[in-house]
Amino acid sequence: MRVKGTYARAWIGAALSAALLLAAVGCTSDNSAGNAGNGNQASDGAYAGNKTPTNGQAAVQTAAVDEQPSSVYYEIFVRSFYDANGDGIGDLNGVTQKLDYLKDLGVEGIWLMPINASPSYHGYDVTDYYGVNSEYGTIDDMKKMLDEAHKRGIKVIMDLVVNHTSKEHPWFKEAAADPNSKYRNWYTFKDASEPLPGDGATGGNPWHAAGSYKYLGVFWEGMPDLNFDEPAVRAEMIKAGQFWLDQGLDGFRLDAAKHIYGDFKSSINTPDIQKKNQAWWQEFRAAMSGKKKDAYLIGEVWDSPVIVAPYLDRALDSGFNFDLSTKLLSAADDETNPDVAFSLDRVYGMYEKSSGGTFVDATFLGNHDLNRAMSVLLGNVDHAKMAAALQLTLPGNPFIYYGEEIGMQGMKPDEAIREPMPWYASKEGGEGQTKWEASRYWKEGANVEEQLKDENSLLAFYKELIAWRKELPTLRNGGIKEYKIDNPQIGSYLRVTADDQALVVHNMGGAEQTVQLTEGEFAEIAKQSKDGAKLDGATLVLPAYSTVVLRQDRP
Ligand SMILES: [Ca+2]
Ligand SMILES: [Ca+2]
Repeated sequence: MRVKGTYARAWIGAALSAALLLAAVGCTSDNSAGNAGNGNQASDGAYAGNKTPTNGQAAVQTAAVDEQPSSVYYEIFVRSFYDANGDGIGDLNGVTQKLDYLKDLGVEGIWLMPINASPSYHGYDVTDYYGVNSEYGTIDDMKKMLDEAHKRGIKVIMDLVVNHTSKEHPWFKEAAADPNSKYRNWYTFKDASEPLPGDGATGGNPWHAAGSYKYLGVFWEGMPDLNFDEPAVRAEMIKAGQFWLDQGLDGFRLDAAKHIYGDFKSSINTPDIQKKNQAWWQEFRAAMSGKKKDAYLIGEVWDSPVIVAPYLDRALDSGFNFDLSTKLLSAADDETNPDVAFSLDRVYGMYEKSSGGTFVDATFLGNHDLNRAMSVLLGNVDHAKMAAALQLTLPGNPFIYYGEEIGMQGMKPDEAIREPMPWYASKEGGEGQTKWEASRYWKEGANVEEQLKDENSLLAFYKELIAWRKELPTLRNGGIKEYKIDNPQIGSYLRVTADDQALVVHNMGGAEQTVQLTEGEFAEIAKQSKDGAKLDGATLVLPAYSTVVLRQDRP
């Protein structure tokens, strides 16, 4: 446990050190910009993240408070969300019609899974980077949706899948058919007789037969990898990104960000490949910022924070925190302290250095590639609430996967974790219900209609915790510091801004707990997720499965 005075002094000392360190790192970064990659890097000042320092002084202040101004995001699989034209397939007009639902939940940003033309149900194999999947609507529907979202203060980013195209993309078709095509070098073709490395970065042999040639497709034979050593490929993907920013989009979720050059297990984590990935994303960032200064870029770098960190250097604003999602779900499942503050504080120190103070973490419990959180938690609503309470009281942009807020279930294969959003109490549904596939994981009570009417529902819980984030700047923007309470069922941490701090305490278990805090450190309960929490001096009583936020005692 901390003594307030000691904490304050340590904090100021750390802040000063961080500021000095950051100043030094900043100089180094600027000097190395020209040789960080292929010579197409951002010039000084071209990079603009969420909170770009405009000069040295601003950078120092950012470092000193270690804040991460955050927004709540919501991931939507359009096909499964809401159907506006009655064909059973979710569409962009359907998203528009449900913006009020999202606004009411407290969502401030939407991530649309791929909406580009594609032959697959999921869309991660694009055939036209400038067109909308006709099942989802038109570019005008997209613009209308963007307008309506912006009117409600909701930003919209979308998946931009640049590592590979569809095998059906005209570029690939031409490249495969004609070795002299200008698109031939947009992909990687090798003579079939050539010995080739078989250790694909995502498992299996990444080489696929095409006549007397083989082509590289790291994820699947239907998704040939683009060759980013080819300048025309880089230029084309920049053009596609800028095109969508011109339509009003606010940024991108960048699929397979570490696989741009990371094609083989044997080389993906070598410095050479990491530098090439970083250089590409820096080039992309500079070009997006040139079009929209605060374009938000979040990458799928499915790896540990130490691998994510270099991508935050004048490239991405955020990388998804895959390690954290596992820890939060295990803690909720085991009813134990997730014990994440110490490691997160250090990770954020590393990100701070790499990004020059502009990063924001991205937390999640589930996404379209993972078994749904509620299935991992075996349908236990108390555990789902505690997992959400952890996520929504930690730093970073919380990403909620559609349906997570009502406890939708689903286990792989992928189609079963991307099922129709259940809007209605009855399984048959009603107007707008998507039906492109049958719901194998439909569960009684896990629907919007009933949960909107129930103040104890998981949906109501999400809404309440998101509202806490908006009311308390410490929760919304603060950094994190460890605060130990010696009880294995209690999770606790401080959320710290430049001029304030709050203590978050979770009782992860099913029995009421009484814990002792440091005398005089916290004056009152600012928020509690259940009635019955009490603070008497330094003695805190927490009902089963509950969360409190304590306000600081300020002289
Ligand atoms: Ca439809
Ligand atoms: Ca690749």
